[in-house]
Amino acid sequence: MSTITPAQKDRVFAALDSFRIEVPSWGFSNTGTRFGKFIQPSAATTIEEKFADAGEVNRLTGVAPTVALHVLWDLPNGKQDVAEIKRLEAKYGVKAGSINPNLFQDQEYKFGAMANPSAEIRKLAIDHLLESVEIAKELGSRDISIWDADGSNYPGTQSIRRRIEWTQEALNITHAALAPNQRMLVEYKPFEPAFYHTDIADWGMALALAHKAGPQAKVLVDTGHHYAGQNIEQIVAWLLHLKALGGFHFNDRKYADDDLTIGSIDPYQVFRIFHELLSDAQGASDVAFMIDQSHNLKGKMEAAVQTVMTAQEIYARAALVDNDYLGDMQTKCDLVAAEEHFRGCFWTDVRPVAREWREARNLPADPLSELRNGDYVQNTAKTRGAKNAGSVASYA
Ligand code: PSV
Ligand code: MN
Repeated sequence: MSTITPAQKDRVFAALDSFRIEVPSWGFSNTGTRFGKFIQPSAATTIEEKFADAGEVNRLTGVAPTVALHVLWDLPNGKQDVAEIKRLEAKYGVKAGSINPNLFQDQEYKFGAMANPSAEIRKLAIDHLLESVEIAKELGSRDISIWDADGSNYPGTQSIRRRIEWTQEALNITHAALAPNQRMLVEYKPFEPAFYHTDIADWGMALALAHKAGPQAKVLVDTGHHYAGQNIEQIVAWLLHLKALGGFHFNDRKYADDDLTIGSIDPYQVFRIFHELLSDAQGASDVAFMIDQSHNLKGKMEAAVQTVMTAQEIYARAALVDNDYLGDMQTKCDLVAAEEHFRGCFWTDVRPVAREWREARNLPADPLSELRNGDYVQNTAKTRGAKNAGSVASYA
């Protein structure tokens, strides 16, 4: 398929009009791997600089109005920092999005947080979760995104079943504290930092815990958190079927949780995921699109803008699919017609339509070129360079 029909163009415009994606605060600061950290002079060094960067990404793209916050990194004094976040929201025109408790960094959590065998440490974790809910309430944030890093490294050293009960208990208590309009998103990850067993290792475990915790608990799919070859769109289809899909952490990976740019390794997979959303009656309306990437080699601002544009473009390609036609071909079991339509949409270059849409919405036609031709990154390198030169990159 090479030409886009008027009906397809309408679908693409409607899809792009409804498309919003959240940037992570931690995507703007210096990060690294455990082997080395490469400092970028323009990286954000304060929460104000993270908001400034997020504001610039939203100014360029028009579709990233919220920034995910990690409580320990962005609100080190907890609730006391809410006033400052509100000031930054007003100043930079982007709002706090999902609130991410941090259950993995404190020394107390060496043997776990929600599922630590010590009741005292489990209480610390629960208190932090409850404070995160309060922070979210004060900021008007709908979602509390919980990533559980707990697990064990050696067989026999922990009771997997006792830890299920403790994890469930913490999630039940957190759910009970939610306001009616809030949601608790439960993220899963098969390994790292734990290397033998992880307490919430896959979507089945996340779903079971969320289901028991209550109706406002949903599953968060981080695209990087799957075994190689896993069919992520099928997981998405099941979660949609069960009305249990809360949102995504988008990134891409080749080997493990590499946090690469969305679609950089496998854009067809992203297309297939978006197709599940766009062909579902509930659609993407209640599903939070969040980016969870950290770039060590690419410029952070460029990576953020490139990610937003790539996500939009693959979403637009998925909107080309004529679901009525595809449904007919599927019913007739005309495999080749169905597949040709499906992959034809994937192979269609939608970048000219995306440019048209941006122009129609008074946005820069090419946000990435706008960023690269502008002086935002050079200016921030000047004002932040000295601070970055003396800093040690930090990231979990
Ligand atoms: C863990 O790998 C994760 O995906 C969780 O979402 C964290 O909150 C985020 O990355 C940043 O460490
Ligand atoms: Mn994640």
